[in-house]
Amino acid sequence: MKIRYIFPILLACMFIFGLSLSAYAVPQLKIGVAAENMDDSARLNFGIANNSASYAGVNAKIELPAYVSVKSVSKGNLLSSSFFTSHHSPEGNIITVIAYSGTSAFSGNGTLFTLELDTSAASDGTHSVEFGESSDTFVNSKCALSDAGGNSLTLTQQSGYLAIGQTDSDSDGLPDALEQAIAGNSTGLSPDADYDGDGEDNWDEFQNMTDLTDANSFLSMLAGDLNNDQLITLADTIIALKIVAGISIQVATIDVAISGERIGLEDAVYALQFVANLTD
Ligand SMILES: [Ca+2]
Ligand SMILES: [Ca+2]
Ligand SMILES: [Ca+2]
Repeated sequence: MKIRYIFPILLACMFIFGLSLSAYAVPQLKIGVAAENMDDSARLNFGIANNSASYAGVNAKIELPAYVSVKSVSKGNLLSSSFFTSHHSPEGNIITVIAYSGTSAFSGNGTLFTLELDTSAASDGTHSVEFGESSDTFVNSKCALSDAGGNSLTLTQQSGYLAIGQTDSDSDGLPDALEQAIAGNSTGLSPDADYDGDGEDNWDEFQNMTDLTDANSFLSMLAGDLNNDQLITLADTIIALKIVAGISIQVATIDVAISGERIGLEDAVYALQFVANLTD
């Protein structure tokens, strides 16, 4: 072969190979990093990255550290209110979580669901959290994502960490176990830095119990979300009406008031319009 043909052929090969790489990107199901808070609880996210398609559901089997139990499972930003989530703990600290919808699909990268954990009985330290290996009554495989047609897809998986304990060797506010999970040592993470570049510094993420390593996980202030459940529902309308009526309540967050100053009738109207799809 003449030398002058080699470069164009090489370029063509690189182009075709590059295209095939992007066309066959394998979605990644990932477990995040969570730290135990002062009240012996933690929030661990399960998300998807490298996503280039729409999916109908997820079925994941997760092995939690010993003596960690699940209080509840909540839907993440990827799943709409039409998605149903459930969880079972058939074998001690092994949990399966199923999230699916018969009518809609989800796409994009972000959080599928969040586990609210009780860590009061667990031992201090940096514990890895892994996807379970074997199958059982509640799960088809160790973890599965279904496409919009209900077919299981090939996945890559990334395990996560659960940082338990409040020991803080460098007195910077971030527990040793959390610094170990992210920086690989107990002093290497700065509270003022923003490890995942999502605009919220490490200290705020630790305080808010969001994932310091996931740019899709941060505390979002949703206007009109008076009870801070990341949804605008009739419950927000009721809170606003109670405040207007002078009835004492404890859950409302003033930061999300429509006026930006105080919660009033306009918040009740806003939430009603939102629920009725009259606003966005
Ligand atoms: Ca520290
Ligand atoms: Ca951050
Ligand atoms: Ca984050």
